Amino acid sequence: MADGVDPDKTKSSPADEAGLQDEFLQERLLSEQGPHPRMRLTQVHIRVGSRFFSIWRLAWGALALAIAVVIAAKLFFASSAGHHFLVEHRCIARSPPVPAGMPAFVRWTHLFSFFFLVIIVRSGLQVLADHPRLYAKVHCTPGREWLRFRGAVPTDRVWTARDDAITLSPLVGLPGGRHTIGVARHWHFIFDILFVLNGIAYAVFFFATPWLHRLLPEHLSIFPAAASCAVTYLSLHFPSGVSGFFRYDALQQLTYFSVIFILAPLAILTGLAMSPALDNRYRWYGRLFGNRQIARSIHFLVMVSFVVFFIGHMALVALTGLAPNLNDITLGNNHHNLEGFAIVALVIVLVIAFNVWAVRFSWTHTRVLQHVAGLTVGRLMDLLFDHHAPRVEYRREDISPHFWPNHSRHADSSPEWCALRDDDFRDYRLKVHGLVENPVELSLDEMRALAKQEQITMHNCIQGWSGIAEWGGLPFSALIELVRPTPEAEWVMFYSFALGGEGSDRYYDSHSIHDLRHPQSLLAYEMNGERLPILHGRPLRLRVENQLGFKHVKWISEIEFVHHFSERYAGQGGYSEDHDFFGYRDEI
Ligand SMILES: Nc1nc2c(c(=O)[nH]1)N[C@H]1C(S)=C(S)[C@@H](COP(=O)(O)O)O[C@H]1N2
Ligand SMILES: [Mo]
Repeated sequence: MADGVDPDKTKSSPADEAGLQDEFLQERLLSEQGPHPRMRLTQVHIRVGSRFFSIWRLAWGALALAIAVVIAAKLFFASSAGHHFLVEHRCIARSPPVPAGMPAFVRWTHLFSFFFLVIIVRSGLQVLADHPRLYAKVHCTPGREWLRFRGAVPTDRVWTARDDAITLSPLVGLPGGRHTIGVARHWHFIFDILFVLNGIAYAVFFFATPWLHRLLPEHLSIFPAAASCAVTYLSLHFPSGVSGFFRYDALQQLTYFSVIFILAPLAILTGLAMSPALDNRYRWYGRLFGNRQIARSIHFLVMVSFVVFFIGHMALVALTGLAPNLNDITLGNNHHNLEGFAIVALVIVLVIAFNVWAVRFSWTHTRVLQHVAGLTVGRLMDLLFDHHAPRVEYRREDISPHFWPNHSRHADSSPEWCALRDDDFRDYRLKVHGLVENPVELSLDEMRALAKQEQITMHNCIQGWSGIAEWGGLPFSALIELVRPTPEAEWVMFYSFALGGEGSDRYYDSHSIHDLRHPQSLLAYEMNGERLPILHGRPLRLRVENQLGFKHVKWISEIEFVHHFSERYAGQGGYSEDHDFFGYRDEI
């Protein structure tokens, strides 16, 4: 057994597991103190030039603009030019009638998209709350975000990305609380898969049935006709002769088409563009949207568009004949009775009930959720991505001016590390042991003499920020050669001097030997050409470029080769996996 690894802590009992979940519940949701004290959303700022404005002030501006647009539309509607335009391009039902009413595949996929999107948006907001800033460029420089849900980053003290996370009420976020991104991602990704399957089912029917002709814009005349409808609606009129939503007018057709065939695919594509694993496997893909931060910003704007569409859609459904509209979308008939209304009311009650259950389940069966995600999302990731593809490298000019520091507890939480630091790490020895033929203790000089490699790569934190930096250090493959793992060794544990967030154990994480043989897996002692800064892990930190940041253990004290990570601590693969319920395959 390793020195310093408490044998009692190497295996978990069911009671421990429950204990961990209790801790999670209290600290993330309820407590005002502790590692995750409540941090409510109090401000939303948008940047224009170099100044930040409160979004509420802009909301008044938006209201004024909306009134101006309505007045302009009314003036145009009443003018003779407007009259001519509206007569020439009439806003009438364009789509061919479907005699049997709304087909079943539309009604069912519509229902499921509503349900899935509620979960996806709620869990997505929770993910955003973990790094509540959005950037327009590749770098995540404080003060350069275009939208932020917090104040400015303090400059008088170290401010980590963990400090920056805000608390969401479970009414808004799934599961609610602070720094619950691990759980939120499980919901988000599981429901993403369902959403994509639903979309595929829709597309198959869409292209195989005459429904195609109701939605696919087939003639350029749809654009002036849609403009004519926009003027009609904006001047607060309803198109004459349009009864309900059943036969679409040009604007409706164009809007529905855009939501289904532009917005939804864009949500999926920008979501995937944030994945380091995908960026790793297909370089061209990551560049499709410029970079991870632009993809993240677009992903957010797509969500806003969905919500805006939803509100407008509901308003028009209600205003153009609620009862027949709801019969159309539920039962596929155009009757004027309240059956459709009753069904929709029931669906809403069920969706709310599911959300209440989902929040509770997140807090009481966190481990189950983590495992379900591992078996679905994780497996899918294994199928799709080759973990060994080389990672994108950048140029010196690309290095980020600000690299967010991130940890819950600094290494000065360890007296051992403090003693080493006081002597400038002269006595530091990296212990490498476990299932190896040649256990070693290496000084920094000995590591330098073994082999050295430098690389400029992008670091992707699970919370949402990223940063490009140059790293220099010992290629892990050279260490593997030196210590000669035994045939049983398949995983490697990395232990930090620093404590983890809950403060009872040290921070640790694991990697497969497969990932560590990757030519860009490093034990780094340099950052941007200089000695590794204390904040970023001096004397030694890990770089495993195809993985998210939480697996890059900083302030490494020892390395242990094991058969499987499940033999250590709560057995999920690392401190964040054990305590924050991250997936060990969370490289997406
Ligand atoms: N010891 C220790 N290492 C750690 C962490 C931590 O909390 N403790 N956080 C991880 C996370 S979540 C990230 S994103 C990176 C951040 O590295 P940086 O501080 O150099 O940006 O460190 C990782 N290594
Ligand atoms: Mo992170």
